Amino acid sequence: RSRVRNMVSPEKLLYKQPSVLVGRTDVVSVTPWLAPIVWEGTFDPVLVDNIYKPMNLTVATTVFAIGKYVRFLQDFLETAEKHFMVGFHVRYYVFTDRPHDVPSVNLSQGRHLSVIQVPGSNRWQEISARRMEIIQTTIERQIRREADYIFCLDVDSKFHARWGSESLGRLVAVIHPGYYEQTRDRFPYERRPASTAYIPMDEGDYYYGGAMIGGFVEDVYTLTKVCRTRFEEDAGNSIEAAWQEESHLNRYLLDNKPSKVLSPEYLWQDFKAKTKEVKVIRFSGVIKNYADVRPN
Ligand code: 2GW
Ligand code: MN
Repeated sequence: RSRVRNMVSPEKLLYKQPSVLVGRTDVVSVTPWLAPIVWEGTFDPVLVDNIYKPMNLTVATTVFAIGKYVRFLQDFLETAEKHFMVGFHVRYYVFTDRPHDVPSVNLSQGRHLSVIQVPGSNRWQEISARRMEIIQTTIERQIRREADYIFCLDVDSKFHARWGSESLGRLVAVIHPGYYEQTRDRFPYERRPASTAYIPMDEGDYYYGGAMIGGFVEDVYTLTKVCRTRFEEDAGNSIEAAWQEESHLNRYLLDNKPSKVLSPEYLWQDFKAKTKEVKVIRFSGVIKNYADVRPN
């Protein structure tokens, strides 16, 4: 399935003249390998939507809600309906061991939700490893046929403002809000050479957040497959990367550069005060009482 076409200028749409001189100067909006870094003010939302809409794309969204994490689904889905890829075809894939606890949320036209039952687990390591595996196998079984782009998101989060077609790209990652002011040697990458997620102190681009992986279905498929294999290889050597799949994701993205990088507007944390460069918080992790939601 590949219905992604070239960007065609929308007929008769009037929009502000792009400038090569005036724009945001307080942030960097392109990586050294020339991938855009998406910040408010670097794109025209009406123009990008009008370019992508005629392509008639479907965007898959996977979300895991194992055990008590089902309680996050309602807010996640309700806020996604308000802000996430509005006007596009969206297919949510909710993976849960508690299908009866999935709330019924009114979906707008062109948006579907499938509940896929998966085994529960008390071990975070298992949920983490199986997330990559389940995304991989579900892409093989159905998502490949049903969608063009995919976003894999943490469920303990909410949308607050537009997350639209400006986020679409071949391989899309998000900058973690906690580390973008730090030097690379301070990033919480996996630092033990025995792990397949190892990154030496003098390497690394950004610290990417594990709460979002996106892109073309086939590119995310390869990513999940590689990360899953490495996770299992590490497990076979009794090693678990510092931040589980987030560490493997960071290693993968160092070797396979994302074609688009989302600024921390696309992954904030509710406990963190907004900083001046963040003009709009679009998606954020909610504050959770660990004793309430995690097994044991
Ligand atoms: C179970 C035990 C310990 C921690 C989490 C869980 C758990 C996770 C669970 O019982 N049920 C469940 O559905 N999850 C799913 O995994 C859920 O979708 C959740 O959003 C996701 C990641 O777990 P979470 O949100 O508790 O971890 P965070 O917010 O600290 O996430 C970052 O670090 C993780 C690695 O440790 C991941 O890379 C994650 O993607 C990051 O955002
Ligand atoms: Mn989370």
